[in-house]
Amino acid sequence: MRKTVFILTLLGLAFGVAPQGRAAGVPAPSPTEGAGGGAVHEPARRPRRVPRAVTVAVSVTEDGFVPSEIRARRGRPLRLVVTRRTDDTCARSIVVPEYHLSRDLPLGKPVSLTLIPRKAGTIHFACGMGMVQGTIQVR
Ligand SMILES: [Cu+2]
Repeated sequence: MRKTVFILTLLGLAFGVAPQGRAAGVPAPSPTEGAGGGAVHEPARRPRRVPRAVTVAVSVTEDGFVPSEIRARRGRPLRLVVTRRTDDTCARSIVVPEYHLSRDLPLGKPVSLTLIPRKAGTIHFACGMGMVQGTIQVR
């Protein structure tokens, strides 16, 4: 009985898998191809694996953004949770121009923004007027 199953498995490998293997080099006709071009190519664009985000808490005080220098890794999502803790500042919003990010900072309310640093170097962030500043150092 067990032998029969084994032989059937071998037959399956020989006659079931081999034709597929031969066809692998040839582009298989896809039912979705042509209909929705974007959907067909989407998986190739997506990164294979996005690492978990690193969260950094940032306060806005009379001293500005604290910390004003944040370290990050290229390709690793960085989540800033920014809380404005004073009314005595012009920094009532935060903008990251290079990443087209902008958030209002209501007093005492944590506001999060996430970006994935694309390359090593410095990413600048600032208040809406660009007076209070900080940097993200990416390596
Ligand atoms: Cu400002």
